[in-house]
Amino acid sequence: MYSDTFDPTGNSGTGSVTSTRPDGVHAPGNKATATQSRMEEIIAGLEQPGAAISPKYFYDTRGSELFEQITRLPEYYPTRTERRIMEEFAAPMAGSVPPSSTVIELGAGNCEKALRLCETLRPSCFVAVDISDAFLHESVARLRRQLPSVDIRAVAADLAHHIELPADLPMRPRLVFYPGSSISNFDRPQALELLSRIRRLAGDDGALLIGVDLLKEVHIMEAAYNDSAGVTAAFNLNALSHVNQLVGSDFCAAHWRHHAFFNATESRIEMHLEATVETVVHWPGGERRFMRGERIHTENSYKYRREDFIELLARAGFSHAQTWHDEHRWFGVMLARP
Ligand code: AVI
Repeated sequence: MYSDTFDPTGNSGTGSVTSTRPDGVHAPGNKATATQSRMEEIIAGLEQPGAAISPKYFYDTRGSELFEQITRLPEYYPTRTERRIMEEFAAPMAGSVPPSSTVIELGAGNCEKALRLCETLRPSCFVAVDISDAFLHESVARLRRQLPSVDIRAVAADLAHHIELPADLPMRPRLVFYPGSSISNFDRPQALELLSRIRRLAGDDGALLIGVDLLKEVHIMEAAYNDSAGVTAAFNLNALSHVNQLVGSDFCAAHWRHHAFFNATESRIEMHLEATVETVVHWPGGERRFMRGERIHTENSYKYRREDFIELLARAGFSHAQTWHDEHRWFGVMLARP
């Protein structure tokens, strides 16, 4: 579903230089600086008192495969619940969205959702935005064959920074689609910042359609991040081999275990890696001793009360227009307008 560098938090890269390549992907440049700053960021995270690895480092090729498996797990309700909502309410959703709009999907990945969405909304222009330009290129080429009448564009962009759209994009009206509750992996200030940027992207006559994972019984949320097949554990542990590859560290996955729980104070699932033995991890120019039981924080996944998310939308300049739910109200697809 996602590319080998898909980053739900969209935090990587410098995004400082952009150009449209011959393959039609509008892409950020400055790769050497990006690699250097990525290494510095990872090492700084490992050296800080409460060690942390950004969730973006889940998504190398193996991590993306594991995430795809997660989305099909019986315990992981968000993906299939959102899909059911989108299918069940396709008609009213289509009726609520401005006709002939430009649809901009954030984190478009393999453009699987895009095909269904375009069939439902029939936009004149579709813009797939994703951090991985190589993957985007392939997905968009396929989508163009599937939807020959739609003007389909690809933009490689880092959601946490600036999203620069092609200058010749049809202006109005725009619908920004941000599915999968990827907003959950940002903390509140970052989420507000991103929503505010989306608000500017949508313009005054645009709209936002966003998938939001809602607060529910703790055992349901915890099971989704502690599946019985151990796929989420493998996904979490895979961050260590990805980090080894990126910074030349020597994490041994066998010395770590997956730990995920609901933090009620923060209303979020936290994922950690916990050392099962005392261990020293080395990297070029540094090392850190981890005591048995010490943890590395790898991900937060916020679970919102509907009214709290509506308030966040309001702070970003959106008014809430509509929420479509599943029957249990586990997940909401929200339409917001300026
Ligand atoms: C991508 N993101 C919305 C997922 C989530 O549920 O927070 C990532 C994930 N982490 C563990 N399982 C799935």
